[in-house]
Amino acid sequence: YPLTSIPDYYSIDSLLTEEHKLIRDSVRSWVESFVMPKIDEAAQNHTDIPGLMKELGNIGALGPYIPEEYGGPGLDQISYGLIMQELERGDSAVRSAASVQSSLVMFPIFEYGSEEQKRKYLPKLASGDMIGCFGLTEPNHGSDPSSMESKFTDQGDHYLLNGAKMWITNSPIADIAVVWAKGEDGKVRGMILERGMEGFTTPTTHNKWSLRASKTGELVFNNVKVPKENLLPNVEGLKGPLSCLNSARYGISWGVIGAAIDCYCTAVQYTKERKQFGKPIASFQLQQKKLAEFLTEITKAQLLCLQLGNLKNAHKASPAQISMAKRNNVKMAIDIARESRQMLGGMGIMGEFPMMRHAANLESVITYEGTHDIHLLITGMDITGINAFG
Ligand code: TGC
Ligand code: FAD
Repeated sequence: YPLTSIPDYYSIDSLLTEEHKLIRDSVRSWVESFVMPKIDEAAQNHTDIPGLMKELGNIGALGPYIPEEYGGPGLDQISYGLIMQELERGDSAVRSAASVQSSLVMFPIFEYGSEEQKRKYLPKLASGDMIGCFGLTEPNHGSDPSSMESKFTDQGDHYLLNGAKMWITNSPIADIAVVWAKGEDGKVRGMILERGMEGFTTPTTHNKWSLRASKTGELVFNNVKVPKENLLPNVEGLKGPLSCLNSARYGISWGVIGAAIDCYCTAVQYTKERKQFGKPIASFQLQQKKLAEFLTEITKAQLLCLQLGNLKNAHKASPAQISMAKRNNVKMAIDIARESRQMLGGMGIMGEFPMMRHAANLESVITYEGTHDIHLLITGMDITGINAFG
């Protein structure tokens, strides 16, 4: 489909700055030239796109809001969102790679790291010369990270870390891992592990039907000696990892709009070209109903994200507001991917078209960074003041 058919039904562009549009358009054209030609093959073969992280670094997609002093481009939150939207129009795996590096690795180092840690890691993470991953989820504790079992003890001149993390995006290819574990006082702390530390391994998770162009794996800690200077000094408690999730969930809210747009634009073009009963299938009311609903839902999601971005720029976005956008927009996108796949009939299951890949990817997106139901309960708690989790 022509890029000019990408919808802006409520003239949301008029609310963006020239810089926002320039950034968005340059990432859009990078996705067209670098991601689109390779993504089906990567997903079919369950491999990542070679050189992806360096390319993401070159276009400023790693740590977009990290200040220039530490190697980032120092952009605002709306620019960050627009970058995520464009990346996920290519594939959720590409957005995931940028989300994890930006919000889950660079953000905690920037926000909670020592000056030495920031100088040592942030510029290399921003350029894509170093790849990071984020270890919070464990085999026995996903939605409930406060019950984590990974533990470290103080050995005088170092910490000794034991435990395991599961479902970790990019763990098999990461140079460093930001890991959350409990100290002897039971308080959650963050620490930076480097590949090569004795007792630290990163087994790959095989046979996923979702996010096939992204590597997922475990982090296993078997008496890992962690130097004391690798502890993130400036945060303690679950709010450390959860504040990183606020940033990543915000990016996902924008990202999935990209996946929905890719499905919508493909469906518009296909239904106008494909004829049955002597007419383009776009002339049937049932198909038009679907297209009209897709456009309505995409437009609502765009407006939700834009205002959330304004709140975030003003440091006024609450975690519950972010949960609402993550939950709403991911459901919007997965519904559009599934419905639009049907509109292509048999062709909808093929790799030449993006719907099946987006629909399968979005099964992970609706699960990670807090499941659909967990975000509903966060909204419920915000309304009632009553925690319905435990
Ligand atoms: P609770 O007692 O409510 O809170 C504990 C402390 O944390 C604070 N807090 C937050 N702080 C910042 N941001 C947030 N969103 C926060 N939510 C809570 C809270 O104020 C409290 O602070 P303090 O100072 O009083 O101690 O915690 P809880 O144990 O009841 O759990 C709450 C719950 C269920 C909402 C939370 O645990 C949760 O969000 N669970 C979902 C887990 C999750 O999202 N995991 C994601 C793993 S990472 C991932 O999926 C990456 S995929 C990346 C990719 O490939 O793109
Ligand atoms: P569970 O917590 O076991 O949940 C199972 C079901 O129970 C869900 O439907 C859930 O909504 C429901 N449930 C749980 N508690 C409640 C409750 N109180 N009330 C009602 N229903 C409830 N994690 C990381 O730390 N780093 C990563 O990089 C990362 N990348 C990921 C990549 C992929 C591809 C995937 C699939 C996951 C990734 N995750 C990562 C993990 C992800 O965050 C977890 O899968 C997610 O938080 C859910 O945890 P769980 O899988 O253990 O499910």
